[in-house]
Amino acid sequence: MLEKVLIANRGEIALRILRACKELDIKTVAVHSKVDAALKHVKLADEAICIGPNPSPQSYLNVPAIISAMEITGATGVHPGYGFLAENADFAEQVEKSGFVFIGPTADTIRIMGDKVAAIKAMKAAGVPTVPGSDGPLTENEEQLRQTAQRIGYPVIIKAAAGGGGRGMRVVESEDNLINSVTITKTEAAAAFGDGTVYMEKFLQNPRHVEVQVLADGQGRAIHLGDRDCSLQRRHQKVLEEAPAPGIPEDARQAVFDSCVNACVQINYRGAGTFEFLYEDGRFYFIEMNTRVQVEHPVSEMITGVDIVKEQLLIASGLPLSFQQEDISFRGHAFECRINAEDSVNFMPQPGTIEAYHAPGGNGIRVDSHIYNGYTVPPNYDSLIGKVITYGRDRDTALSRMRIALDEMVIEGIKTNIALQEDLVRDEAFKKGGVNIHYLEKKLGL
Ligand code: MV4
Repeated sequence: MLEKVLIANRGEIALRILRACKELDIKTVAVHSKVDAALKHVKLADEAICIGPNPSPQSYLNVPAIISAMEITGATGVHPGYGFLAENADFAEQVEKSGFVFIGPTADTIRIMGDKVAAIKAMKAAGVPTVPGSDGPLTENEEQLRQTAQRIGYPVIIKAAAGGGGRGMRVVESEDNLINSVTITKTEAAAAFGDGTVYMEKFLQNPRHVEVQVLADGQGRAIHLGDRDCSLQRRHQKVLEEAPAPGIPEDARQAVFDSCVNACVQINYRGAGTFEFLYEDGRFYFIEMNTRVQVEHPVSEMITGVDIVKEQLLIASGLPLSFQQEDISFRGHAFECRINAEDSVNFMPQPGTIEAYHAPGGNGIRVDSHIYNGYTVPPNYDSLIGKVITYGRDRDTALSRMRIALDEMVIEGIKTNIALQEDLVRDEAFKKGGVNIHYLEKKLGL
């Protein structure tokens, strides 16, 4: 077993990781920036080290400082959480070369999934359904580009291989803009990512974002924990997620689950992972794989009873998966509302001090948050200050509990998006289920 884990993150996920370590009797090391000395997990950790000033490049992204902290404290493993260094293959490699355990997939796997062209190629080869596309990088040959787009059919989308999460993409409606769009996307990708490689896909006009959670032990065993619908998003930031994804035919779901599990076995995947799909007209199309624990992991935990972060720690300790697919039963429905310190109308971040905090509670309510009375939200990081997760035997019960939980929740001193969430959980189309990725932005008039 891992004996001591360094938590290379902050906020709610750092606290989430700390709690999982405690359950497994793993000692914890918190690392933090100057302003983050007051974080809840810093107080609760066995040891804490300040690794640098507030800007994340000098603290949470400071690889030498984090590896030094592991050496000083005798930590044997590092959990990267999400964001920051979670999907940085070079970091994972340095951790392992220094003789420590990176709690996640191998550096090679992270590298493959970070290159979207390589990821799609690997997943397609493993039998995961993909979007009709260029099946590789685009070349400079203009005639070939026109032919590729012609074969796929307009509209097409040009995406940066080093992009992902919505960065570096451009939709092309007709051949008139094709060559120009490819050139611009390449130039932007080269500037933003240092890699101008781009690829082409059929542009799906009204898909849903449905993702599949997997766990694999890197020793030949893999299972899935079902799907999540994350279609409610604004500018590629998810706002409200649920599990399972509503209204999807059981045969299509089972087929995609099987393909994900098979792919994990084929590439010998290790750790927690998420297959991202677009879902349209009854079909799934793989777009990207995330090699980290995700913000929205709790909804999968609620409907399966599996503690995903604990499983990450057990897998990283070298243990084989202790359960099989047949041991997982899917029960009920869960929602997650992300609570952000931001203006409910214009979405501007709202750092400041929390003057009053009342967390919701009761049957089927879970709150993952690091905030407390008097806590000051710093301006330096992401505005996520917590997540309200509700569970119920069916979708209506879980959603009704979310309405009650949000009504109960009080955060004073800073603006939050609770009012937006209150509105969403009463939205008629959302209540029906199955809105697409454009729904929220349209509703907001963007
Ligand atoms: C697409 C697409 C339509 N067709 N790919 C945006 C984030 C990145 N993960 C991939 N994205 C998209 N890829 C094809 N072939 C539409 C999007 C997209 C989107 C996807 C998921 C959630 C929200 C989105 C918002 C706008 C566009």
